[in-house]
This record gives sequence, structure tokens and C-alpha cells, in this order.
Amino acid sequence: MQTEVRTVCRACGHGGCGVYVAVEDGKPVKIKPDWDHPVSKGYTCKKAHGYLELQEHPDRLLYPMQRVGERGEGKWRRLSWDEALTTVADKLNEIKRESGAESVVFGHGTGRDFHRFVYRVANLYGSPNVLTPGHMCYLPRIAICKVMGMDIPLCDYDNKPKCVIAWGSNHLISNPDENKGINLAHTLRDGARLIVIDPRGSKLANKADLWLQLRPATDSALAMGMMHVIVKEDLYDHDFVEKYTTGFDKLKERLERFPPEVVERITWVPKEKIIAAARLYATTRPAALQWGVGIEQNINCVDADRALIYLVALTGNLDVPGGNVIFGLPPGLPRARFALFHELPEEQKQKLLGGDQYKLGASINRITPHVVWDAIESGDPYRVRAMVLFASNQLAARENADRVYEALKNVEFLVATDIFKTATTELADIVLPAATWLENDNIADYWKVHGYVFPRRKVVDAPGEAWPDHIILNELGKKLGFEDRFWDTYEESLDFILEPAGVTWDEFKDMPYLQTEPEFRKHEKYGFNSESGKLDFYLRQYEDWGYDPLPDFVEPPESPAREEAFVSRYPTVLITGHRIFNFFGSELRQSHYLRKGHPDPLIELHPELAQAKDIENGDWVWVETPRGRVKLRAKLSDGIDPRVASAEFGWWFPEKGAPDYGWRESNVNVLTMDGPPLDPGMGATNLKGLMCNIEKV
Ligand SMILES: Nc1nc2c(c(=O)[nH]1)N[C@H]1C(S)=C(S)[C@@H](COP(=O)(O)OP(=O)(O)OC[C@H]3O[C@@H](n4cnc5c(=O)[nH]c(N)nc54)[C@H](O)[C@@H]3O)O[C@H]1N2
Ligand SMILES: Nc1nc2c(c(=O)[nH]1)N[C@H]1C(S)=C(S)[C@@H](COP(=O)(O)OP(=O)(O)OC[C@H]3O[C@@H](n4cnc5c(=O)[nH]c(N)nc54)[C@H](O)[C@@H]3O)O[C@H]1N2
Ligand SMILES: [Mo]
Repeated sequence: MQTEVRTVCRACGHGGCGVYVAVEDGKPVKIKPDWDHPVSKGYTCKKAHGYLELQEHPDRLLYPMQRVGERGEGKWRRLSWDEALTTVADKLNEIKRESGAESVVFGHGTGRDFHRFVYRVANLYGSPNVLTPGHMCYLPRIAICKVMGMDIPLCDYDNKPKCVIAWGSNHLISNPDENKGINLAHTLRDGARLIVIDPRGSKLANKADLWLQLRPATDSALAMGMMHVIVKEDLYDHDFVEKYTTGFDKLKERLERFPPEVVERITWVPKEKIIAAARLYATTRPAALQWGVGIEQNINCVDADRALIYLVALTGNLDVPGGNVIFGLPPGLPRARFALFHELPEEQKQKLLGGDQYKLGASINRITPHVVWDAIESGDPYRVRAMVLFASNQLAARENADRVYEALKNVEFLVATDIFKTATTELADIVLPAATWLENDNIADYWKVHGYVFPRRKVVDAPGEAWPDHIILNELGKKLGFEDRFWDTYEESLDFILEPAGVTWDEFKDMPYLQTEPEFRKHEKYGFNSESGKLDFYLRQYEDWGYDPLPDFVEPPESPAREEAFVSRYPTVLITGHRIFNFFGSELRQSHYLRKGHPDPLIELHPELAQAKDIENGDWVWVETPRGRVKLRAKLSDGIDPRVASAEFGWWFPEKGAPDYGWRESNVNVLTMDGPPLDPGMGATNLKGLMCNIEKV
């Protein structure tokens, strides 16, 4: 007999689509879209089906394991949960006694429901250090918005934008955290104009009224160029600027550096297109700006972020229906209730790794990876002795992978929690098996979107002894000695999360969702949460930290502007990591169904570049940067500039087996850099806009 469970697919970790999962004999057998889900509106994708296939995959981690041989040798012994968590807690407490709690770095990957508990455990234990991919994914936007006195403004597709700019965002494929491609698709179907700002062609770029094919990592210059036009042609919102901003004159002065001719030289976008895009965006209201990580993974990250916010504000699109709206937090999720950074003694807070260097990151208690690897290698400013990772295949998804490998191999004690065996779990001392989104109840937190929370209902039991991360963390917290800050039962912990919303899990699980109703033009009522009470174009806080108070553009550390010897050795601009429809991060490569549709790692090349190198469509090619070389398959495309190539990220080969899983062969993070020069405030790394050489294998 089949039953059906209504839940939220988290194959994308965060965001997620409403689904019904059919269950037969305790197994999930079919996924159907939920047409009443207010964000996904009947959309789902292949990745959800991938999870059905992988439910009983032989590479699933089923039991807690302890390494018995050398690191990476692949010899393990099974532990009970009690034994595993006691071993971890005893080791962490020993390290704390000997070296201080800061010597343990906790870590997680892309946004997931249980993260709130990672911070809770880390901070109660006494460590300020939680390593995430946030330094180059979303957190720069969130952090700089906070400096400006607001939360992050997001596209309000529900109120019919008449124009959309997709800026470094391949929304129809990536369906990122804050919204779903379906809502952009509906907006376009209803006749909205579209500007795409992306070095690569895509289905979305094909639909655009204007496609600005810029040179990677030059977004801040382009945004400044568009503002230059908008100000010069008097297309900006005078009322907003006069009433709600400060520093406009200083911004205007800075914009003088960015006339269209100059911006054309920097960005490779013809000045006519820059002017046309500025005019279209500024004169079609309301207009929404959809931003993706395309803008954030380079040295100009925060400058691009703030320049885009200024574009939104100047054109009168901030917090208006159909523009970029600052949605309220969902009911019941003030994060401070979980992350207990504020409870850390001042002295511990000060030990945040890289805190004196990347001050914007430090302002939201986040760190960039190289400071952790530095501390493992050199003991500076103190030795990091242990890492406790949750849901993060660091070898695949962290920049400069060879360095990550060395650090993980050399750290004294490594704990990895995952659903599957990976090359990263193979390096661990203790591996903890996690349950998938199908296998546990939780609160699907769309905190970046529209203030929604959805009940994510458990569909089936986890195989073996896999536990939800939420429980693993709850029990680890108790073993570490914080019994009074964790819960006896799973349900009680969910009740605690929901408490401010005034419902229990038992009540919530039968509700469709809870939402904080959006409120528009809040600045008119409350101003901005900055010292001036206004939106500052000139950021004094940034100046005080020793950074440029106004947005600017600097050449990436590896770029066509480098010296002749470098550029002739590495002549092609390299993007690493445009999103793939069939996979999420480094996940799902185990699925036959998904691999059939996308078997190999690809790099997009223009036919002209390919011809010069005697490369044909489908050939394997070496891609090399000063860090190393990896192998991908050429996909020829007219949609990319002959001077640029764009490679997929997250590739490894589960089918090649333990302990190595072919993690290095086609891993573009072997090519990327983790060290300075990085974005000065946030430590965002250069994953886009590097230089490489490409040769046929
Ligand atoms: N070169 C390059 N590098 C990039 C990017 C890029 O564009 N280019 N993108 C960056 C971005 S934006 C991000 S967010 C990061 C992503 O960084 P990560 O999230 O660290 O990426 P993954 O390698 O996909 O690791 C996720 C792991 O979590 C496991 N997993 C999935 N669900 C669960 C769960 O519920 N519990 C547990 N315990 N494990 C689970 C998966 O099996 C997988 O091994 O990568 C970054 N790295
Ligand atoms: N299917 C699938 N969906 C995903 C993910 C996945 O791995 N697979 N990952 C999730 C995660 S963690 C994130 S953060 C989001 C990211 O979602 P998106 O932000 O959409 O991410 P990308 O596809 O990496 O980059 C978007 C676009 O930026 C372009 N781009 C590259 N370099 C530049 C540049 O310098 N400037 C500009 N303007 N554009 C540039 C790329 O060509 C690409 O088309 O997606 C999430 N959704
Ligand atoms: Mo991300």
C-alpha cells in the first residue's frame, strides 16, 4: 500500500521545493510537486529523484566508525553511538584543557536546517571558530547590508517586477536560497524586461533583452559604470536620495572614475550596452535585481555587493513591491537563540581566526578558510588541533584543494559527519553517519526568503544507525557537558525553535507554513539601522576598519592585466563553478540516473579557442593554473567569450572507490587560490576570474 507525505525537498540543502513523497513498504518511491507551495509553486527537479535512488546506496554511511590504520588507508572499526560521541567529547575536552577551546574549529557546508545547532555546540564548548563557505557565498551581502543598517534585499517576484536584472545569477538552473527559478520564469512570461549580466551564455541569457557579457570579476566596475550613467542622465530617484541617504556627493565624485568608455575597457562590455542597461533598469519600475554568487567569488566581492545595493537604492527600487524587498525573518527563528556567540567570554571572541584581518567577516563571526589552514600548519596565531565537520566535503568544495588535503591530513583530530563516504570522510578519525532530508523532521527555514518556515516532515526511517545531524549535535552537546542547554527529546528541541512563533512541533507539522507578512518601504517609518539613520553611500565603518569607504574596482590577482610572462603562460580567463542542473555542490555523483544525463566534468570553451588548441567537442583537456592541473571535457559553446573558459565544480568519482574516490583528477578547486590578495573585508576567495592554460590531453 502507498502512503504519501507532504514535505519540503532539501536536496538543495537550503531553499527547497514543496513535494509529496509516496512511500511503499517503508521506502520512498515517488516524488510529486506540491502545487500549493507558495515559493516553489509546483516546481521540482531531478535532484529530488536522485535522493530516492540513493536511499539505499552502498556508499551510505550506516554506523559511527573510527579509523584504525593510517589516515587515508581505509581501515575502520564500528563504534556504538555512545562510544563515538564519548570519544569525540573526551578528545575535545582534553584539547580545551590543554590548548583552549579555540583550537577546535567546527565547520559546515552550504545552508542546511541543522546549522543553528553547530553554532550552539561550538560556542557553548567555547570556540568562536566555525568555518563555512559563507565568505564567498551570500554572507558578504548579508554582512555589508548589516553595516548599512538593513537586512538583505531580495527580489519580490510576487509583486510583478517589470524589469529584472539577473546579475551573476543563473536562477533558472540554480534556484538559489532565496527564491526559485519558477518565479522568475513567471515574471518573464508576464512580460518583464530582462537584463542578464554574465560572462556565459545560458537559457536565461537567451531570453534577455540585453545580455552584458562582462569579463569575470569586473562586476563592481560595471555597477559603478551603470550608476555613472544613471546619475549623469538624471535618472535617479531624487526623493529617495534626498530623504533617505547620506554621502551622495562622495559617491558622485567616485563615479567620475567610471565613465562608460573606461568601464568598457575594464569589463569588455561595449559602452552602448552599459548605457542601454542603465537606462532600461532605471526607467522601468518596479525593477528587481537578482544577484548570484557570480559577483561574490573574487577580490571585488563586497565592492560589487554594495555597488549593487546602491544601484537598487538610487533607482528607487529598495523595499518597494516588485523591487528588492527586505523581508522579515520567519516567525520563531531569531538566530541568536541558537548561535551563542554572545555568550562567549570576551577573550574567546577575540580569538576568532583572522578577526583582525577580515573585519567585515569578523563582524558576523565568520572566517575565511586560509586562516584555519595557516593555524593548522604554522600554529599562528595558535595551533588548531581539531576540526569537527558537518555536511561538507571540503576536498571538493574548498579552494586550493591540495592545501586543504594537507591541512586535513595533518590536523591532530578530525571528525566528519556525512551521509556518504567521501574522500574527506576517509581522512577523518571519527566518521558519523547522517540521515537525509527524507529521514528526519525539521523546520525548513527560508530565512532569506519572504519570511517563510515550512514543516519538513520525516518520510522514512534512516538506514542502519544514521542519525539526523540535529540529534548528533544535541547529543554531542550533552556529552561535552552542556546537558542543561540541550533537550531530552527531538520534539522538545523543535518546540524550542518554534517557541517565539507560539506553536509546538506537533501543531506546526500539520500546518502548511508560517509566514511573516512582508512590509514595504520600512525606511519611511523606521529609517535605516545605521548611525545616520539613513542609507550611507560613504561607509564610515568601512573607513574605520581601514578599507575603502566607497566601492571601487581592483584588478584580480591573476588577470589579463598581469605581466606578459604570466599572461603568455596562462592566457585564458577561468571561471570555476557555474552550477549544474543535475547536481548540488559535490553531491549526487553517486546517482546513475543523474550521471547518465551528465556523466563527466565539463569546461565550456569557445570554438575559436578550441580550434587554436586543436580541441574538439568532448575531448578531455588539461586545465592548468599556478596551483596545479586537472582534467575536464571540452564543451564547445558560442555563448562564451573566446578569451574565457568556464569549468564545473564539485567533481569527484564515487565509482572509483575508497579511499581516494578520484577526488583530485577533475576537481577545479585544485586550480583555485585560497590565499591573499582576497576581498579585503570578507576574505572572499578568487574562484572566478583566474587565469589558466588549456591543452588537449
Ligand atoms: N571552485 C568553486 N568552489 C566552490 C564554489 C564554486 O562556485 N566554485 N561554490 C562554493 C559555494 S557557493 C558553496 S555554498 C560551497 C559548498 O560547500 P559544501 O556544502 O561543503 O559542498 P559539498 O562538497 O557539496 O559538501 C556537502 C556534503 O554534505 C553531505 N550532505 C548532504 N546533506 C547532508 C546532511 O543533511 N547531513 C550531513 N551530515 N551531510 C550531508 C554531502 O554528502 C556532501 O558530502 O562550495 C563552494 N565551492
Ligand atoms: N543545481 C544546482 N543548484 C544549486 C547549486 C548547485 O550546485 N547545483 N548550488 C547552490 C549554491 S551553494 C549556490 S550559492 C547557488 C548559486 O547560484 P548562482 O548564483 O546562480 O550560481 P552560479 O551558477 O555559480 O553562478 C551564476 C552565474 O554567474 C556567472 N558568472 C561567473 N563569473 C561571473 C562574474 O565574474 N560576474 C558575473 N556577473 N557573473 C559570473 C556564471 O556564468 C553563472 O551563469 O546555487 C545553489 N543551487
Ligand atoms: Mo553557495
